[in-house]
Amino acid sequence: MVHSPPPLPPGQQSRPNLPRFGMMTYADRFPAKLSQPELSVGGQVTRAGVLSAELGDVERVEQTADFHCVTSWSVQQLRWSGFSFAQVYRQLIKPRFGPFPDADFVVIKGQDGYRTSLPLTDLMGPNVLLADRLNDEPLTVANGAPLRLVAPAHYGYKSVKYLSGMDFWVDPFEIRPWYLRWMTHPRGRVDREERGRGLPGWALRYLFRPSIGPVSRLFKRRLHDHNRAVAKDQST
Ligand SMILES: Nc1nc2c(c(=O)[nH]1)N[C@H]1C(S)=C(S)[C@@H](COP(=O)(O)O)O[C@H]1N2
Ligand SMILES: [Mo]
Repeated sequence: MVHSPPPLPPGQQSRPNLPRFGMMTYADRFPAKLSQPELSVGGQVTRAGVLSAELGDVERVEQTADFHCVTSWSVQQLRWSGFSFAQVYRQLIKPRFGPFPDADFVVIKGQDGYRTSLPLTDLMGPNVLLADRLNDEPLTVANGAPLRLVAPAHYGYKSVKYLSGMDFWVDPFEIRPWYLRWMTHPRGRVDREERGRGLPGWALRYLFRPSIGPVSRLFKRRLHDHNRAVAKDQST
């Protein structure tokens, strides 16, 4: 059976493929560890530690979902595969590391130093994945290898690439310096157009949209430079 994609949410415009994208500061940062995913678990936990090979014990799942960047581009019908976050939490994180019962504020970290946060209740949603494959291929460095978060009901800035760790806290706090807070939202739900704070979501569409071209070109150039440097390293 062929499913047609859901209609695009307000303010979003479809593009054919997933660019390498993000906040400009991260354009030239890349993951150091590409083979076995390693997820450190910390914060207010009974015991801090790292998950790696254990992830292989979790049942694999696949899902098709649309991806929505806050700057207003979307890619429809991406086929992700990996592990359900809710299952990883119940099967590995909770029993091994014992986050405090009220530790509902989760800081999600990438190998490139990128960080964001989500309430645990949002992460436990039905289609939040720790993904290692996209469209039937292993994830590439462009799109978050070796492991990334995929939270399709939230704007793309919650879907941390190069996922390296999660910290669980009882009391929420601000991740971003005050002058960047307007462009992030503690939840970032797409259906409520939670693009940022202080300005309505519809106004932020128009503020963000002009950045799409320059940002995607910058990220593409940096990836190209990076791949060239890696190839040169391997040939010497
Ligand atoms: N580690 C990391 N994760 C990140 C980002 C980043 O710069 N670094 N950018 C975010 C933003 S703003 C978006 S839209 C998506 C882009 O994912 P893509 O590069 O696979 O398109 O990744 C998100 N996750
Ligand atoms: Mo984004």
